[in-house]
Formats: sequence, C-alpha cells, structure tokens
Amino acid sequence: MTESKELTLKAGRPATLLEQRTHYCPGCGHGTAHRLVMEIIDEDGLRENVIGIAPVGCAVVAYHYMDIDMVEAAHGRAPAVATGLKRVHPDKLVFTYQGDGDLAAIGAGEAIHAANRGENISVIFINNICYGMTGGQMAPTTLVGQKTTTSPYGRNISTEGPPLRVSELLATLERVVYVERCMLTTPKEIRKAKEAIRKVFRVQQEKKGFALVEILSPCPTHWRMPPAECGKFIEEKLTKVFPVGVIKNTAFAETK
Ligand SMILES: Cc1ncc(C[n+]2csc(CCOP(=O)(O)OP(=O)(O)O)c2C)c(N)n1
Repeated sequence: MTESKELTLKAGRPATLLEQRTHYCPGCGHGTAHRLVMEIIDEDGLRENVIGIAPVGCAVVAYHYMDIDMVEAAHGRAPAVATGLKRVHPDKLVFTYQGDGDLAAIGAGEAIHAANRGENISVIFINNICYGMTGGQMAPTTLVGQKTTTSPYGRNISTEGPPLRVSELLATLERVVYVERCMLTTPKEIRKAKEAIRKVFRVQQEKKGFALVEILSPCPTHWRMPPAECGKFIEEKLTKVFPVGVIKNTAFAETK
C-alpha cells in the first residue's frame, strides 16, 4: 500500500457546499468563508431553516455554491432585503454575506439603519480592502498608501480620508449586540472565524438583535501578491488598522 492510501480523510465537504468549481481567483478568501458558513449550517442542522442574501461583488453567485435558500440583493441592499425577509419569516435564520464595497460604501446607509433598528439578522462582512469584482478599485477600507486602480499613487488621507472601521462604527449603536473581527490567515484564526460566525447566528437564534462578523480576507489578485504572502500582509498591515477580536458583546455573559 502506498503512503497516500494510508491517509485518512479527516474533513469532508459539507453537504450544503455544492460540488462545484468556484470562479474565485487562487488564494481568494471567499471560498474559505463560504465553507465556514456551510460547515456551520450542516453541523447545526440549519439547512431547511436558513435564508442567505447574496451580495453584488465577487460573491454575487454565492447561491451557485451554497445549497440553501438564497436571495440576490442589489449592490449594498442586503440588510434591507434581510430586514424584509426576517420580518416575514421570523423563524428563519437570515444572514447577509457582503463585501466591503457592498457594505461599507454603497450599502453603508442600509447597514447603519438596519443595525440601528436592531434588526434580528446576522451580517457576514468580508473585508478584502478593495472592490474585487470590478477590478480592484479603492474601497472605504483601503489602507492609507495602498495602490489600487483608482488610487494609483496610493490612498491619500487628505483627499480620501482614513480607512473606515465599519465594525467599530456599528458597535456604537445601542441595538447592535455582537461584533467580532476575524481573519483568514492560519488554521487557528480560520477556526476562530468559524466560531464567530456561529456566534452571530446564535445571537439571532436567541432573538437578541443585530450581530456582525467582519472577516479580513485575502485578495491576492488585487493586492498583487502571491497567495502565500497574504496571511503575513493581513497580520502585519491589516490588523494594525483593523484589530481582530470581539469589538462588542452585550449578547452573551461570557467574554470569549
Ligand atoms: C448599483 C451598483 N453600483 C455599482 C456596481 C458595480 N459593482 C459591482 S461589484 C462592485 C464592488 C464589489 O466590491 P466588494 O463589495 O468589496 O466585494 P468583492 O468583489 O471585493 O468581494 C461594484 C462597485 C453595481 N453592480 N451596482
């Protein structure tokens, strides 16, 4: 028997993650984030009881990969669509899956007002510090000095302002009960991201209000670096601006 045949499979594909080749670039974080969400849906038996809202952005066809009920929202409108769906179907677990262009730029209004109303929805915010789908333009979360197709000399704080910390901003709102920022870097951090997603779902299951998990996610194509270097870049550069950890928790007694 060859060595490889002796290997045992420790983790299979979650049933709700369709056996389909994705359109994501090599090293993109969306595939990992999709998998984490689908693992939780499988593990917690949520498949028949969940509605996801797909964004506009690289994850626009997330419903091709996730075998759950999903609705497409216009760019940035996912929290408004989620509000309607949750109010009509209060027993369903409703989540949005949004990029930083979607949530922090065009959809900032929807996100702020849904959060301020304390809608009982879960927001999964994939922050890759650029507009991925349309060619790597500057997003509100782009780092100072970062070169993008619309900031070829680097983001300039005097004309574009500093990066917008959406999670901290939303955490100031009274009816936002749980906010955590995670990163897709090492297996340990990826596992933390998974538990954070589970937590924002739990907030909703326990009818506690608005919860958001921000996930710092690699975009090797528009960061113009090999996938293997993205983790280091996240740890060394992104976390200086977007520190990881629990930003707000008034939902649960435990602090972890
Ligand atoms: C109303 C509207 N404005 C602009 C666009 C163009 N557009 C499509 S995706 C996108 C940016 C997406 O970036 P982000 O939300 O960060 O997601 P990513 O692609 O990086 O995952 C933009 C501006 C659009 N589709 N609809």
